Amino acid sequence: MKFDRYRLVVYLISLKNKKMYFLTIISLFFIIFINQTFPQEPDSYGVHDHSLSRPYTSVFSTSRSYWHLTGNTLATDRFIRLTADTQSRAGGLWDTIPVSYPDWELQVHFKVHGEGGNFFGDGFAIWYVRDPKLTGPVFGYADHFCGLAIILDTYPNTNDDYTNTYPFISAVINNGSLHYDNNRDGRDITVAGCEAAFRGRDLDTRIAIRYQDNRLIVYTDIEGVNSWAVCFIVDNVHLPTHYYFGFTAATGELSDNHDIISVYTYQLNSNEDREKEDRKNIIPSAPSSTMGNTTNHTPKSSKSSALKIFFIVSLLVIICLIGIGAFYYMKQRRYHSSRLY
Ligand SMILES: [Ca+2]
Repeated sequence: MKFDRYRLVVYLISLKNKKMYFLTIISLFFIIFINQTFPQEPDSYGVHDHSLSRPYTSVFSTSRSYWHLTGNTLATDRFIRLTADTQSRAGGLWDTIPVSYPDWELQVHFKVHGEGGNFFGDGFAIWYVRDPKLTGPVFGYADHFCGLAIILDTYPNTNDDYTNTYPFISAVINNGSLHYDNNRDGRDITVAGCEAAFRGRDLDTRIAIRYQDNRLIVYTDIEGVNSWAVCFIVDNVHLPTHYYFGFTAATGELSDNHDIISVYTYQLNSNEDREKEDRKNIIPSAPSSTMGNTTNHTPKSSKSSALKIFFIVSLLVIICLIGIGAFYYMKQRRYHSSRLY
């Protein structure tokens, strides 16, 4: 969001009406707050077909419903429960309209929680895939899938010498040829990932997945500070249009509640070439999949979030002081001019 600061100050000083003055200051605070809080591009816009929020009854009760539930997944008035905290459950939530634009961002408000103290699992997956509503062994969806999986894994299935702490968020891009090995947490084909302690939080936990200009960025907001931190960035990711968004989870011996609370989808700006290009038949691909590309941004993210908040608060205080200063300056000026007459 761009604005001319000089013009804004002149405008503020020129305001004679006290109410208008404070209204403008408050609006400015709001604009800055929105600008800092949400990762989507300023010129993006929400897409209703691919979004989901309370009350869900209006979403699922109509014949024009854009969402479909599979397996054991249930819609309550407060959340969509992919699986309950019960053994051997599997289910999914699927968008029934394919995504027709090349660049998009998906923001998901979710909650993973349960009774298990040390043993719980296994997490859930967010999909952008060619074939919706399938079932299988990969967090309730089919192996050898075609498309993108963002996996929010809560349980390490192997005792291999992992350097990562779980829960762990990872990205897998598959053209249908790769096998996701649950016993190795998909380690061999994971493109990137980050640690993210999203389980059992009382606060809101959110993830944002942005795909634009062949760049995949995953953000998290799990600290409940309403600020996004980068989980990982992968360039040279090729995904076609006309795939479907979906969410799945499965429990085995271990279980947890995996809840989706809301989904907001934004269509992002695409460059002209990309818009003209027929992207329907692009084969999903990404740079060679190794855990070596994995980045751990968690501590840095917390720090950068705190730093970001500090700067926002400082900025707001400065604007506030300028506003108050300008207000009293105007008041004094008016007082002196009234004394001249
Ligand atoms: Ca796992």
